Amino acid sequence: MLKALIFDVDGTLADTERDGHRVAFNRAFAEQGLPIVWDEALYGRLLAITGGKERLLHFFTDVRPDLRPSGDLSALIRHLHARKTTLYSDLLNTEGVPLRPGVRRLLAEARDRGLVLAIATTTTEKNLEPIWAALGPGARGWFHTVGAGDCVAAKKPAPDIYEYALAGLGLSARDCLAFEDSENGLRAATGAGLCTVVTVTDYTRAQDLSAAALVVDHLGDPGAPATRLSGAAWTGRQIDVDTLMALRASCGAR
Ligand code: XBP
Ligand code: MG
Repeated sequence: MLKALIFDVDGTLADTERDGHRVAFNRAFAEQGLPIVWDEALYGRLLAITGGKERLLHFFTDVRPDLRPSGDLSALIRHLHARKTTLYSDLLNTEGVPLRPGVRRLLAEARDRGLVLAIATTTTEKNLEPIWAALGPGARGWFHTVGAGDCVAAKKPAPDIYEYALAGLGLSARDCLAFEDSENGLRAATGAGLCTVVTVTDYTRAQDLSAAALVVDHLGDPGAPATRLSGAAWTGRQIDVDTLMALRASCGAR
């Protein structure tokens, strides 16, 4: 029986990567006088590595070692990422948070129907503050458990962050549903045994999402119907709690 919903953040609750995180990384590079600009195409490739610190290490060691400054790389990454995190919050606080269609609606319905909510994200917990602010007063309190960033050793696609969320909820995977946007996130959620709904972004639309119970363009809202892309034979216009209960039942005994 469906008891809880577990949400990814970047790309799922809000479309934050291209115009949020990527821009914040570039502002941190500029602030440090580094001749580095992650354009939209390069960033899409770098998203294969989850975790901003891990992504920076990957860039300086595997992608553009020629741009690696001399000195202590770990210290540079720590400093760049700390600045990027501050610049990201500043950016979202001034530009606004691009909540995805249907997120506000579904969270409200889920709460009204007595479902428990949780977060399972690779992003740094501080990055959730603009999300809470965008969702409304007291939004952090809507979520029973928040798993974010370095609270687990292995980031997505490892299942750790979803296992952390399930442990916090005190529920088994068969009582829950996960929401993701990417192949890495889908692998993490299904690796923890979770039936998963994927809402694609421009960066993830072409990824292998075949393990998802249902793939849609977004959750849908009145006047902005969702479109089924693959998975369960769903013909609705917006993902609601009844849809999720039926999906959970059809996912089988996982
Ligand atoms: C997406 C990520 C994060 C963000 C950057 O997280 O992989 O690393 O790209 O945030 P999710 P940080 O989709 O799991 O929400 O720089 O704080 O890691
Ligand atoms: Mg994501």
